[in-house]
Amino acid sequence: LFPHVQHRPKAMDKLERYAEILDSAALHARATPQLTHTDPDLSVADAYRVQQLSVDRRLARGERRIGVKMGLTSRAKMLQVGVDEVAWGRLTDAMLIEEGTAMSRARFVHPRVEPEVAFLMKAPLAGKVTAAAALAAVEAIAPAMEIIDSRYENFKFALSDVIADNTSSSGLVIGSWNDPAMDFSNLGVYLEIDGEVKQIGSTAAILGHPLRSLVAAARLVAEAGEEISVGDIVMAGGITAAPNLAPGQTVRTTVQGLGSVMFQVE
Ligand code: 0L1
Ligand code: MG
Repeated sequence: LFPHVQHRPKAMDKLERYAEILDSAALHARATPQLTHTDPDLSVADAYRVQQLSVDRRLARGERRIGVKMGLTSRAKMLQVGVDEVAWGRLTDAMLIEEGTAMSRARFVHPRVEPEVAFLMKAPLAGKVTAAAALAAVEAIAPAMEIIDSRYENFKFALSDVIADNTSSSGLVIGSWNDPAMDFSNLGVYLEIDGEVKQIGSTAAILGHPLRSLVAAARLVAEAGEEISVGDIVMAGGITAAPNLAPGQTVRTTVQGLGSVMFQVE
């Protein structure tokens, strides 16, 4: 019909190219330069699009979405990485590490661990919601840990970089689920490595109250046209700075009144 039109493969969109770079860095556990080194104007909106495209690549390989994570929700985390805005990321089943088992250090670039609490959802949540509505949507709360592993060289990034990189999310370990009908606003938390206490904090470090993280998650997820769904896990965010992981370690987080959760590194 249009013989003058040449059929060339569609040039890969810039954001798709970034998504492929980050997905491949995660798959092969190889660090990559920060996107903002060559694209300093990469916007937060475009970074979230890169995140979505890179997680879509995982879903296309058969991974299943299991919820969302909130990141940079505590002062200690913001200070550790020099980024001071809350961000969110997507969780898939391939990131789950069964409680009490070992994770392979070789699958990661430079992993760190964060003590957290996780919510299990019994009702959908999206948009501007009150803390009471957020609590009513929670089925259970558990002690948890997130394995974060920036795909960037030297674990260094700007806000847009870390958002594009699924906010460093790489793994999660969930302990026993508890009834949320308790005051979990200020529970003592400690993280042990090989029986030595490395970090001490409180659930209050998560934006003053972990429910605020859930309220923020509902708003941010809705901005991307998505929702928190029934059965989702929501990781509320790191409570302390995140220590490095090395083979041979036994890592345990204890949250007052919620119990302990542990894994090993091999
Ligand atoms: O989950 C977190 O709070 C970490 C978000 C990304 C920043 C980092 O990699 O430490
Ligand atoms: Mg985290």
